Amino acid sequence: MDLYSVKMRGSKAEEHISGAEKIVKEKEISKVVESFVNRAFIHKKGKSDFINIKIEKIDEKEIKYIDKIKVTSVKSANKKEAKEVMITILKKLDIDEERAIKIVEELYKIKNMRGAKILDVENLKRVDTGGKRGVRVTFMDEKEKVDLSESKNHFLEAIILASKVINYKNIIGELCISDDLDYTTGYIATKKFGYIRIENIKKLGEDFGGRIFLYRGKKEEVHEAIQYLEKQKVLVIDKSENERILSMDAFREERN
Ligand code: WAQ
Ligand code: MG
Repeated sequence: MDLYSVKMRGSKAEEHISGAEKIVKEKEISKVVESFVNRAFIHKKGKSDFINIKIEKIDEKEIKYIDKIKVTSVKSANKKEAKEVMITILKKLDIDEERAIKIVEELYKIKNMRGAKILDVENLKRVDTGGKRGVRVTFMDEKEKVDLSESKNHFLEAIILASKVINYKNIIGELCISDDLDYTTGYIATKKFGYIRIENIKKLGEDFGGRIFLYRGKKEEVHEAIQYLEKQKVLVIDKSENERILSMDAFREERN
């Protein structure tokens, strides 16, 4: 059966307002377009004056099906604890403390990017093409689930993105802080420990935010990774596993 990729990008006076994408059946296209138009109009950042909708047919054979990443929530109370969670996990991936700290510092410096930075974990050099754009992960959705909510579901969209990113052989982890002023939960996702939600990764009202993908592999294979992130069609299968919730102390106990 054919599926369609539906993408929306809304802007106002040339400034980005809202973006979204889904992979759906033909009969679902019109309601998805309707909900996307509403999203572009009723966004907190303003009402879009330019909305770009792109609809592309996808061949079923091009789709890769992957499992949804497992989720654990850590009740960190502030940025200091949030950083501790990320650094602890990074060290478990055979990244030494000094580099782990640098990676987290780099994450907190990102602002106004559209995509992610890819860092080689061996030397912390950026291996994507650089600049403000970074690498945009697209063509992913959850299998057979059509969410028509008119505002962004940060958590659901992030799990789908992280499931795709972490699935690639040379990407060992992803770190993320939302750039939205009122969204203070971030995450670190790794093949080894799944998706760890980190509360209070930033304070309400702070405008920074971004994503880092951690690359470990041959330099010659970087372009293949970028190709996968930008082009491979992926549908995520929900195993409906419950989210585990850990206090900061329980997290320390489990990971030390
Ligand atoms: N591909 C790569 N990077 C992206 C993409 C993408 N498709 N979309 C956003 N980014 C980068 C870009 O630099 C943004 O500035 C940054 O990530 C943050 O994007 O469990 O909402 O859309 O509740 O603001 C985390 C959910 C939500 C945590 C993250 O990110 C949870 C979020 P935002
Ligand atoms: Mg945002």
